[in-house]
Amino acid sequence: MKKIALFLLPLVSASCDHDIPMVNLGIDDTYYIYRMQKLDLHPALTGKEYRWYEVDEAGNEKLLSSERDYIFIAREEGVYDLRFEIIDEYTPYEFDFTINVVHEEVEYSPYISRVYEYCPAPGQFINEMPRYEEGDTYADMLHKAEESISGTNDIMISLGGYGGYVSFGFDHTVMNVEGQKDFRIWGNTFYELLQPDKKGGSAEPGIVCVSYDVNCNGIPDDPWYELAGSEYYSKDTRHKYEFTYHRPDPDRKIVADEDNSLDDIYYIRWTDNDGKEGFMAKNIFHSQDYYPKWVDSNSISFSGSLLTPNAVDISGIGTYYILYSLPWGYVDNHPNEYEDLNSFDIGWAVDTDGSPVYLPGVDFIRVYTGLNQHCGWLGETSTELCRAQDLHIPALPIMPPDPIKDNLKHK
Ligand SMILES: [Ca+2]
Ligand SMILES: [Ca+2]
Ligand SMILES: [Ca+2]
Repeated sequence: MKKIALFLLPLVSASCDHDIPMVNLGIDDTYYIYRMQKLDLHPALTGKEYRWYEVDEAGNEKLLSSERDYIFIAREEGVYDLRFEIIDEYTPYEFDFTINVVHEEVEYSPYISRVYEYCPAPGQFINEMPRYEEGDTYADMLHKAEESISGTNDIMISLGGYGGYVSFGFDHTVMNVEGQKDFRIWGNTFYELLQPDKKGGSAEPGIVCVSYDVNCNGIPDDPWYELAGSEYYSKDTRHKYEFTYHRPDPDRKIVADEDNSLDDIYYIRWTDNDGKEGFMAKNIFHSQDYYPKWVDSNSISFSGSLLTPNAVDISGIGTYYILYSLPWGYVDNHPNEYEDLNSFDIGWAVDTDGSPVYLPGVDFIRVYTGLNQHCGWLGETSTELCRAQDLHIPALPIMPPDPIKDNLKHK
C-alpha cells in the first residue's frame, strides 16, 4: 500500500499544480449573518502570508488578522466590506467580499440559555441544590442545573467547596465591548450589620473563566481564560493549584466536634499539589451525602487559582464569622443590588501566565469556587449563583404579579 501511495504522489501533486486556477477560494462574494454570530472563514488556497482587512467607504483598509483562517463577528447590524489577500511571490491573491449583518429572527435572550457543565465539588449543599434523586445521571443533573439558572428562573445552584464549577452560555456570543463590562452574575451574598463600613458578611468568591468557541463546534473544548479580578496579581493568590477530593472512606473513624456542630470531622479527605492534605467536615445541619452521588469515580480533581481565606471569626469562639467581600471581579462576593460589583469585563481575560488576552466575545462562561475554607458550624465556603445576563442585550421587563390571575390559579 505504502509503495503505491509513494509512486502516485508526484502525479497527484503535478495535477494539483495544473488545477490551481480552477480551485475555488472557498469564500463567497456575499454573506448574510445574524449579529453576534460567528462566520468561520477558511480559504482553500495557501500562500506565504495572509491579510484580512475591513475596507471603509473611502477605501481605507483596517487590518483584522494575519492568520490564514478568520472568524468574523459583529455586534452592530450593517454592511461590512472585507478584503482577503494571500501574499505569495508565485500565487498572490486578492478577494473582496461583503458580509451583511442582520438582526436575529427570534430576539436574543439576555439570560443563560444553556448549561454545558455542572461539576461541583463535594459540599453541604451538594445533592440538594439542585436535588439529586435516586438514579439521576450526570445528564439529569446537568439538566437540573440548566433549569435552575437559565432565563429568570433564579434557582440557586451550589458549586460546593474549592474548584467546583458550572459552565454556561447564551443563545448568541456575548460581545466584548471595549471599555465596558459585558455580563453580570447573581449570587446569594449579603452584608452583615455589625461592621457596615467593611463590606463583609457571607461573601463566597467564585472565580470566572471565559472561552471563545474558536473551532465553532458549539462545544466548550476551546482554551479557557481566567478573568483577573482584584486578587489575581496579589502575592497571596496561588496559581496553577491542583486539588483532589477523595470519596469518604466507609471505614473512617467517625469523630465529632460538638462545639462546632460537626458530626464527622474526617468526612472527605482532600490532597493538593503542594503535598498538603485535610478534611471537609460534615455538619449537623446537612445530613445528605456531600460527595456528588452521580459521580462514579472515587476522586474528583480541580485546578485553577486559589484565593486566600476571607473569613474572620470575630467572636473568637467560633460563633460569629464574617466572610469579607473582595474588592471586585468575583461571583457571590457582593449583594446582587450592587450591579457593578457583580459585573465582569471580558477585557480582564488573562492566559495561564497572567498576560492579557484579547477576545472578541465569549461563548462559554465558567464559575468555580475560589477558596478552600472551612468556618466551623458554617461549614465550607462554596460559591452559589442563580442567574447571568449579557449586559449588551436589554433586560426583559419583569412582569409584576397579576393578583386576579394568581388568585384564580389557586382556586
Ligand atoms: Ca468589555
Ligand atoms: Ca468549541
Ligand atoms: Ca453563597
